[in-house]
Amino acid sequence: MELNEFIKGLKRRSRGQKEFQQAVEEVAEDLIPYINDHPKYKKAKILERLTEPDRIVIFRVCWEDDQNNIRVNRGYRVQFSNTIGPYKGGLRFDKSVNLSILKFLGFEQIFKNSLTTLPIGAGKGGANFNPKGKSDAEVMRFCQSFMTELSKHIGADTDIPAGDIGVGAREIGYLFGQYKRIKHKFQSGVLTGKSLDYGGSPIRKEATGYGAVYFAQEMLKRRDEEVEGKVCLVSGAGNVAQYAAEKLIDLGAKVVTLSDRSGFVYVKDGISREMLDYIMDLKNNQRGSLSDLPDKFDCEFHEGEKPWNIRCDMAFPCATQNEIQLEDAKNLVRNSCVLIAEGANMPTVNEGIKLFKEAKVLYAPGKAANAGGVAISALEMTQNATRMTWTREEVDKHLQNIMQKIHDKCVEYGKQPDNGYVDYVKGANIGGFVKVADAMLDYGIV
Ligand code: NDP
Ligand code: 2IT
Repeated sequence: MELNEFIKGLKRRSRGQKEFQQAVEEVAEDLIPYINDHPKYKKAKILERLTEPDRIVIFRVCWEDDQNNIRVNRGYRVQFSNTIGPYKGGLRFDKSVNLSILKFLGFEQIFKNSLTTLPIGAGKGGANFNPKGKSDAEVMRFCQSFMTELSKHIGADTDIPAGDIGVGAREIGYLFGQYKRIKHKFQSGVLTGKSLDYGGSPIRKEATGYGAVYFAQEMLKRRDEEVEGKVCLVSGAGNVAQYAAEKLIDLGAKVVTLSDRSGFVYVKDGISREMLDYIMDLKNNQRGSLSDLPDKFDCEFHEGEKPWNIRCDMAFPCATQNEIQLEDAKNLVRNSCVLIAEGANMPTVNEGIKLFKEAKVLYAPGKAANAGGVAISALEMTQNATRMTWTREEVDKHLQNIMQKIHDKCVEYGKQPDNGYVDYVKGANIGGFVKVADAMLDYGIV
C-alpha cells in the first residue's frame, strides 16, 4: 500500500474535512509501513475500515433562550469503532464544532482508548452550541433538548459520552438528569465525568491533567531527570490545564503560563497555589477571563497571544487543536524546550511534530499523554457496574500505573534501534493499532 495513494483516496472520501484528514495522515505515515510488513492487516483492509466510522448521528437541537427566542443548533454523535468495547468519548460544545472536528476526535479516540488497556471503543460528539455568555437556565434547556435525542443512541453497554471542551460538571449534571428522566432508570454508567454525589469517580476531573504530567515523568525518568525545578508552559485554563498545572506545582515545577481565548498570563516566578485556586474559581464558577488577573496578582497579560515564545524546559498544550503552528514549534525548540506532553487533542500541526522529532525533543502526542481522562472514565464505569466507589488514593494509583503502561507501550513500538530516541507518535499509533486490528481480524468481515 502506498501512503500517497491512500491519502488521495481518503481526501476524496472526506472532502473538506481538513482536521480529520490531518489526524489520519499523521497515523497513516506510521501505520502503512507497519501494515506493509504485516500482510494480514493489508489483506483485511484494516486501515480503510478503521477510517470509516461505524455510524454518525446528526440531529436538530431546538431550545428557547431567556428572551424567548427559539434557537436551533446541530447535535452529533460519531460512533467510530466498538471493536474492543462500547463507544466511548467526550462531548464538545463549541461554536466551531463540525463533522470534521468530531471525526478527527473520534478517530484519535480509537488509538487512545486501546492504549489505556481497558475495554473501550471510540466515539465523540457534541454540538455547535456556544456556551459562552449563556445563563445556567439556557445551558440546562439546551442540554435537555440535546439529550432528548442523544438518549436514543447511547447506553451503558452501547455508547458512553463524557465531557470535552465546553462540557464540564454542570453540563454532565443536566445531561444525566434528563437521561434519567426520559429512561425512568438510574443507569449511572451511561455518562462519565459525573459529580461524586451521583456515581462519579474520585480523580476523574483531575485525571487528564494529572495523567499528562505522570506521562512526562515517565519520559524524564528515561533520562534520569525529574519534574522538580522545571520551567513549564501550560496553555488553556480549563479542566485539563488546571489539573496539569496543579500536579506540576505539587511536584515542584514552575508553571509560568496559562491561557484562554483572550490571551495568556505570564508569571515569571511561577503561578502560586493561591493564584491557581483563584483561576479555578474564576474559570469554573465565575466563568470569567484571564485578562482580569493583573488587577489581582503581580503578572503580565498578553492579549490575543499564545505562550509558545516564552523560554521553558517543558510545554503542556492543554487548550485545543492546532494551537501549536509550525512557527510556534520553531520558537519552542529555539527556546530550549526539551519535552512536550499534549493534554489537548492534536494541538500540534503535523509539520510541527516533524520538527520536534528532528530536534530529538521528547514529544508525547495527545492520544498517549492525555489518555488518563478516558482511562479513569472507564474506571468510573467499572465502579458504576459494581455499585462501588474507590478511594482517591486507589484511583490515583491506577492512573499512575496506566500512564506508565501507555508510556512503556510507546517505547516498545517507537524506540529507534540506532540511537535509542523514542518516537512516541509511532509508538502510540502502532501500539494502539495492534489490539484493535487483531480483534477486527477475529470478527471477520464486519
Ligand atoms: P475546557 O472547555 O474545560 O477548557 C478549554 C480551555 O482551552 C479554555 O481555557 C478555553 O478558553 C481554551 N480554548 C478552547 N478553544 C480555544 C481556542 N480556539 N483558542 C484559544 N483557547 C481556546 O476543555 P478541556 O480542558 O476539557 O479540554 C481541553 C483540551 O483537552 C481539548 O483539546 C480536549 O479535547 C482535550 N481533552 C480533554 C479531556 C477531558 O477529560 N476533559 C480528555 C482528553 C483530552 P476559554 O476559557 O476562554 O473558553
Ligand atoms: O478526549 C478525550 O479523551 C475526552 N474528552 C475524554 C473522554 C471520556 O470519555 O472520558
